[in-house]
Amino acid sequence: MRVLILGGDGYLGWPTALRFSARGHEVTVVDNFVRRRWVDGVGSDSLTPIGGLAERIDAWREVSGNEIRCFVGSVEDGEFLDGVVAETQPEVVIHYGQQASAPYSMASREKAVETQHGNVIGNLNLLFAIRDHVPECHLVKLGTMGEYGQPEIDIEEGYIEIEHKGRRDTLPFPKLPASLYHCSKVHDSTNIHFACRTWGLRATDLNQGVVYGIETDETADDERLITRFDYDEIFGTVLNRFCVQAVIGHPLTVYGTGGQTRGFLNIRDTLQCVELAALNPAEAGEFRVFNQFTEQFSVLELAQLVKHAGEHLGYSVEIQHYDNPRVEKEEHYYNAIHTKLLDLGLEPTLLGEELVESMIHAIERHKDRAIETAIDPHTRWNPGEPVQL
Ligand code: USQ
Repeated sequence: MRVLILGGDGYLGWPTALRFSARGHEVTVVDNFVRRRWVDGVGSDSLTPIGGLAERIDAWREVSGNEIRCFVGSVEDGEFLDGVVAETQPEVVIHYGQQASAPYSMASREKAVETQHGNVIGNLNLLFAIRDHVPECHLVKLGTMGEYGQPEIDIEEGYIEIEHKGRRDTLPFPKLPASLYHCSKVHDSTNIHFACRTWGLRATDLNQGVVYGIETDETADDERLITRFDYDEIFGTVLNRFCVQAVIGHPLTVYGTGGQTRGFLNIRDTLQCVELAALNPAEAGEFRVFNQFTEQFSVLELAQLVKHAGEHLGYSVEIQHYDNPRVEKEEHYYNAIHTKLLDLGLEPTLLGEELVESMIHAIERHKDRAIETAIDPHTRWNPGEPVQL
């Protein structure tokens, strides 16, 4: 299969490229390295020492004998993206090429505008490029569970059957996005759904939960193939952050009570899910939505798990409750349906103490690179009074 991966230098994009390449697919990646600049701009760096993209592609060729093609440019540049799609004629496009941090999008007006402009315009450029050059191509778009928020009812996979004033319909599930980044993903979903209904495109929106983990089968083959790993307040996700904090002796940064519950998945399962979606494409005109996570946890449950695993390895780990810098529910109902990827054959990697210990061991190898000043939360959702949720 000809696979085009947007954001192929990123935490998920790079290991996804390796996985498809290892399985004999013809892989092209696109990136403009803006994630590296953003992380640098917030005074942090990947914990893992990653090489440049060209160097990593060379290392992969040496290890596997496989070629990955690469284009350097921005998805916001419509002519550039159009040219890449026309030239590579992908059968599937996997779109990770977005600003994916909620705190970054809440840090200032400029960063909110940058996030929504880059994400929404980049995605629109892609929809037009697919329509004009490869209308049969399957778009696999990374969405987010955060599009739904935390409603008081079960969260369905994309659509809900509603009875209203005696009539019935199946409509997109209501959205209560949790940040201006999450709002950008809702806008993308609306635009993709429209393109499927209007132009007959085929797309799968993978509403992904919070990802954790460092290694995948291919990146573990050789140090030079490792993926980036962020732990700072802006770009690090919660479990990855807690594991680094345990290793460097920083208290675990639980925001508020820690009752916030989310869907989580291992980075290896992200790759499984994306592959399953790609190998089982949506129909022409279909906008399919999968909820992509394997287990639900509260933030405090994760902190307790990391504390236990860390102490088992001889670390002294303290849990600290910080004033919550975000506007979010801390105690709430949460039950999100996630059966469609299981039906396609997903075999979940379940989180337990052993897995956390293996993450801690992987982090120990690079702990001297950790920048402790990048850890404490400074980005507030609402610098004024908190609002009623
Ligand atoms: N949290 C803490 N302490 C921390 C960091 C986070 O208590 O040190 C809490 C947050 O307040 C939040 C939860 O942990 O309630 C998750 O936060 P996160 O930073 O790990 O994840 P989030 O901001 O939700 O965003 C991440 C990815 C994003 C993806 C999303 C999936 O960065 O790209 O879309 O997870 S979801 O959460 O399902 O929307």
